[in-house]
Amino acid sequence: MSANSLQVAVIGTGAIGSLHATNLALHTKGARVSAVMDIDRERADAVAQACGARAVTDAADLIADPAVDAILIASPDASHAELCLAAIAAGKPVLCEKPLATSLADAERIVNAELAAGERLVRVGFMRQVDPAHSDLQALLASGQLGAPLRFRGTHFNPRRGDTIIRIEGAIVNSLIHDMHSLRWLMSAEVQNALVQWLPDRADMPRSARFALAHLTLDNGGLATLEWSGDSGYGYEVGVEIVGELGTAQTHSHSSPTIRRGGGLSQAVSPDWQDRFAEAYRIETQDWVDSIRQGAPTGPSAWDGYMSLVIADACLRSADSGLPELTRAIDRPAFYA
Ligand code: ISE
Repeated sequence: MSANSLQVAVIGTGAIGSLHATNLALHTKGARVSAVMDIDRERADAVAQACGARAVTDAADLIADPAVDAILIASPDASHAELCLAAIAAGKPVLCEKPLATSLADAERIVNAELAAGERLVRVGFMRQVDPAHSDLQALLASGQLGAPLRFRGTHFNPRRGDTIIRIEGAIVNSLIHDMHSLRWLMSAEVQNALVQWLPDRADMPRSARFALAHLTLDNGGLATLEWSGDSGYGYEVGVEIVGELGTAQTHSHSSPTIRRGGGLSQAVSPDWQDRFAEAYRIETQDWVDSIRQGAPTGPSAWDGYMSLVIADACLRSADSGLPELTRAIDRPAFYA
């Protein structure tokens, strides 16, 4: 690794890739964006110019480049697994956007590759873990003030994205995957059983999803529900409520003030996830860079990425069968204890 700063290559320059590249270039100490990659040359050039980096169109060359210390994967979901495996093969730390993979089998390959490498290299971009609203709730749970957690309720409401139709598979693997990780992390439990129900977005497309509900049972005897919307009608909102044996708590809402005015009470809602989680994304890249400079990545691991896909896999099977489905996971390797 270069003496001064970590040389990071960012793969993918869409919404999340350019956000990470900008955060690394402007808001992260100890790192530099040395290159950005996108198959769309113009888009890569624009982000590279803004970050003082070079633009390339080939990911394999970039991962192998000895001048690159660490890789940030923010390309389309279906490309994550192969890129992550290439980074592990090159022995380079990687921050891989969620989902870690789009199939459980591929996520297992990544876990096995990291085990074979014998060192922690992967962090998965479950940035809610460093979002202050979520980490405050986690600290409250860890303090014991709520007692043992019994019930998790996650709400994840997205505004409609133009004329995009989201399929139930996309709602589960691209979006609800965040809530699947949050519940494992906050409840300190694994999911045993999953039932998914949803309302189609279009009557002629039964797999399209407008609103989805996942009912989950946990191995600590707890219960969870995850509520998802692809058309909130008012903005972007993510919340968690936990019922514990001694009390109940919710994530605090937006940083915007509540206003009483003209006989009414109001509060602004974020328009999108980039706005709502802007601070979390900055904390995440700084934390990632610091941990690598101190030895190895911390935060959500390849195992967490795999286990979130274990839940997604049961949810996908339930979406097909219409019935509750048991999760199927390999045993947790001691490496991830
Ligand atoms: C998006 O990819 C994200 O990661 C956002 O956090 C999530 O809320 C959104 O639903 C996803 O599409």
